[in-house]
Amino acid sequence: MKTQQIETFVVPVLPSKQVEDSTWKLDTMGYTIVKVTTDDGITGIGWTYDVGGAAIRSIIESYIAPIVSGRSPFETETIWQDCVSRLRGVGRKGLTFCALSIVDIALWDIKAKSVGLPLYRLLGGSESNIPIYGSGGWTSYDRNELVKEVTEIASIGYRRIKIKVGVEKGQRPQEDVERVRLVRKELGHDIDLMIDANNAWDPITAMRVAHGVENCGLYFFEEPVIADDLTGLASLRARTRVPIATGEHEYTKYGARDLIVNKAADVIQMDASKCGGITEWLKIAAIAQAWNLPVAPHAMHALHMHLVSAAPNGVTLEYLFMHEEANEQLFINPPVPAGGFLRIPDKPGLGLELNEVSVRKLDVK
Ligand code: SMN
Ligand code: MG
Repeated sequence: MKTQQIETFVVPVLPSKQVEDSTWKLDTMGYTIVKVTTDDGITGIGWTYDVGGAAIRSIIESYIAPIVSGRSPFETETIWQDCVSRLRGVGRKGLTFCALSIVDIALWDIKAKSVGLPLYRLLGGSESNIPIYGSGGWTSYDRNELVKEVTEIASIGYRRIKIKVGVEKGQRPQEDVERVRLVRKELGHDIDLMIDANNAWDPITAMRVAHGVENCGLYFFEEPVIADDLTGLASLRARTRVPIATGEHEYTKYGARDLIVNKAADVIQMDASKCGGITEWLKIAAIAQAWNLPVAPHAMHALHMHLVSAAPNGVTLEYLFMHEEANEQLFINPPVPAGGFLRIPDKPGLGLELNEVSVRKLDVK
């Protein structure tokens, strides 16, 4: 079996609801997609975010496809290394690795399909019903909208909920403390609560927020400071009892290593659609396990459900409600959570099929 055709699609999906976090007004929640087809007709897909999609497409078409074409999809390790060597001068992080990630994911999809196994089984997992947390609670909501959303999420069975902090671009940290306390009061203590600051603050401000919510029993405090501030994360972690989570903006095993050796995080959240694909994410999970740290990969639940099942230190999945519109438009029968869990489809590979009519129609050539 050899890789024969590699197609890329850039499909922006404009959210029907305008929401914000502390650093971004969400203007698109679509995907950059790759579809790989082998000479015996097996197809695999990979997808990442659509921001930077034109560049990701160009990197794949110009540099990665020539390396991958004609090779066995089972050569994921050597293909990964060959691509990193070829792209060594154009980015140790960011779009270069987003491009490599989605091609790697597609190759793993093909590998699992070719042996007739769901991906999580090929990776050694056995649990198909994965705990998931509902992710919303945007900073653009007022207090009433925030409470309304979290109580609705709880009412449909979620036992774990994440909300945003950093209202008004992080300028009102005390208001954030009050909002978190209000949500905890509304939810009671039987539901796990996380907060996500999306890189909003300096370590001191983040510490003040952490101290303000110390009695809220948070499951974790995500991205309190900018992702690159490893010493700031470490100093915050040393000054609070609230577990610190980060990683969605980190790349490769080396980025995970630096987070861990700098004691910058209690929970590692690296996203296989960005950090280097499944090949790299599995190594990241193993490094985290060696330091007895949990992994809770960022968003992309239809991909990460397989990885959380297979990783012994995989603890939970994020279900980002803002991705529902893209998933419904671009995939056929995307998995739908029930009662705070997501069941992995008993189908070969990722178990996910592109809605090709929609993808090809919406593709931004
Ligand atoms: C997030 C993800 C995608 C869009 C906006 C915000 C957030 C998260 O960082 O962790 O879900
Ligand atoms: Mg986040």
